[in-house]
Amino acid sequence: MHIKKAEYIISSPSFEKCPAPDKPEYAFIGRSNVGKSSLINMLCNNEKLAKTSNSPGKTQMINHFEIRSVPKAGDFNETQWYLVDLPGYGFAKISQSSRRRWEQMIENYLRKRENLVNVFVLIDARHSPQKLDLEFIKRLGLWEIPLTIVFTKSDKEKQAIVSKNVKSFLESLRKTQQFLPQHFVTSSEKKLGKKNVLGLIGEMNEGFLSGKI
Ligand SMILES: Nc1nc2c(ncn2[C@@H]2O[C@H](COP(=O)(O)OP(=O)(O)O)[C@@H](O)[C@H]2O)c(=O)[nH]1
Ligand SMILES: [Mg+2]
Repeated sequence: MHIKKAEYIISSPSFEKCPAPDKPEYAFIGRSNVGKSSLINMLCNNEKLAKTSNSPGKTQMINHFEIRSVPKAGDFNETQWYLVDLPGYGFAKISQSSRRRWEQMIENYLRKRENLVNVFVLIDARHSPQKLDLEFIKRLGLWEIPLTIVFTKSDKEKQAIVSKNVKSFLESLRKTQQFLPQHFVTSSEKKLGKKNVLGLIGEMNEGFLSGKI
């Protein structure tokens, strides 16, 4: 896939305020600081698109970006889709009430957004499996929401450790999940995994637009 244009549209405080559900949509979510904004910028070739920061937990909005893509550079058959940057979970310094508000907003969005095709759940490849991530994925499974796991920051650890963490994460998931989701290993720093993620979105766009998803 070749991205022709990526543009920030709007930040919405709730599912009800999101733009009209008239394009296939892909949401990105994960723990605060997991590398979500960096991944979005890497995918879209735009370092300034999503704000990256070292002060996590501040953005509690559903952020929509409109993407125009073609199968490969020079093609004319353009597809439009939405990329959504969701507020991260697991930020320690927030109150119970903000946490509950986050949970409600996310659950509503994930379960009710009719054009949502797939959720990309980001997991930091440097760590062994974390309960919070496993539980979030388990919940998506219960809600029957299609998901893909994206391991991030793979450049920050030795490859053997990344492989070990990926393997043990999937093994932990297998204890509760009948089917393991697809996964990719990425690095925004080294621009790794871009083709995999965009390729999958391209395939799913075709499915959505032909009415199969
Ligand atoms: N080395 C390395 N650092 C990364 C990578 N992705 C994100 N970071 C850094 O991790 C921090 C948090 O990234 P950000 O994208 O803002 O995370 P978010 O809170 O999930 O949106 C920033 O300092 C990034 O520069 C990566 O692939 N490799
Ligand atoms: Mg961010």
